[in-house]
Amino acid sequence: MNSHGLVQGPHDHQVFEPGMGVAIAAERFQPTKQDRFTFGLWTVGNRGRDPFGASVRPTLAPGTAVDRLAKLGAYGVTLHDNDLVPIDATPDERAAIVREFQRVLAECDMRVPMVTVNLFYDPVFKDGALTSSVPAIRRYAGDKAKAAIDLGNDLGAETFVLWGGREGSEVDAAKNPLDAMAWYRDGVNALTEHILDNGYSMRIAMEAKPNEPRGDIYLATTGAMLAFIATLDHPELVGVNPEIAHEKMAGLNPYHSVAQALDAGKLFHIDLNDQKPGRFDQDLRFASDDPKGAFYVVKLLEEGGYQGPRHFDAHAYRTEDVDGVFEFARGCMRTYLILKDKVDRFAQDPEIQGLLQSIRARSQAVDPFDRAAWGTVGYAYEQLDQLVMELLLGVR
Ligand code: GLT
Ligand code: MN
Ligand code: MN
Repeated sequence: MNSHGLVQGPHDHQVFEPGMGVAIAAERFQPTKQDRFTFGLWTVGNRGRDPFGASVRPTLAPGTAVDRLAKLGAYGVTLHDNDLVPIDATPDERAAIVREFQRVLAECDMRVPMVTVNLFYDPVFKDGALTSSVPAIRRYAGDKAKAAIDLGNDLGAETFVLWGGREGSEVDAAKNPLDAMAWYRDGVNALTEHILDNGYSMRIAMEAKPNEPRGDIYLATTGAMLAFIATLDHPELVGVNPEIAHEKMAGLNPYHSVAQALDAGKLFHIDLNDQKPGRFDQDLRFASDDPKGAFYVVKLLEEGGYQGPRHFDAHAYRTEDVDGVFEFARGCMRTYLILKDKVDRFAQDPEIQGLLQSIRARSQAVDPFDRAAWGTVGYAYEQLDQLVMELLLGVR
């Protein structure tokens, strides 16, 4: 406690007093281009439609999204082919749309580090795209993905995300998953061929999800994707794009999934958002449900050598109007920066670091090995976890 009766953190100069705290905090957690924050056009463009209700917000033009995100301090946007170019556009229409979009990007000093392909919206994909049992649909899906890779190359993207939302099943009698795996593998191999044939400097990042929109989606987790990638013709060109919410939908700890991807040298991209376990696909504002889990993910990204963009794949609540959508976007970036600040505090906190040191020192005592004694030892993790809680709750 200081003389005002306020709790003081380890950084004496940063005492937050009523009123002034808001101003200081707003200035401190202002995103800049160096933070490399990106948003999918489909995220701020989400119109709040759900299986039970109609859209609640108007269509957001891609140019408006770019402009408003730039003003908030974002680095760039990402997109599906059809977020920008309609599925039935002619080559001339495509060229004109891309030219105009490039003009807006330049004007707003915004980048497109990642593009992806929509292989889930059109009715033709209702039983899968690259894993459809209809060869003509598989071919069409592959061509559409190649065209999206070309679009990404035109826009300067270095990553192509492949999310197989419709690659799955409800009726397992209808499709042998071994066939599906073989078709999926052929599909991804053809995409790496396309990248190599054209000399593009682009890598593919596969995104897992356990379910929604299919009852079961193939390669349901990031771990499953990593095993699949090892079976490809050009595994060096393919990595993963883990999404926090998707790992949580599978009941997993995203921190561990992202760590496994990093360990494998396969964390090519990331989708940051949040999710309450056991719910429908929520795509919540980053860290809004589980700030502690998000803290560890930020810690991993900041300390584990991840160089890519910090990409948000989330959307605003259905209750929001367009201004609420950009409050949502601002919130994603701001929370990331606040958690990044907590990561620094964690590294500098004398009590946390002291405790970690003593835990480590004790674990080095080996001679002679005493099985019974090790069984009775306390690890002090309750104390450690409480210190982290207090750090995150703002009293350290
Ligand atoms: C879709 C999905 C996301 C994917 C996008 C990329 S599309 O919005 O819910 O998780 O990342 O295709
Ligand atoms: Mn995603
Ligand atoms: Mn999602």
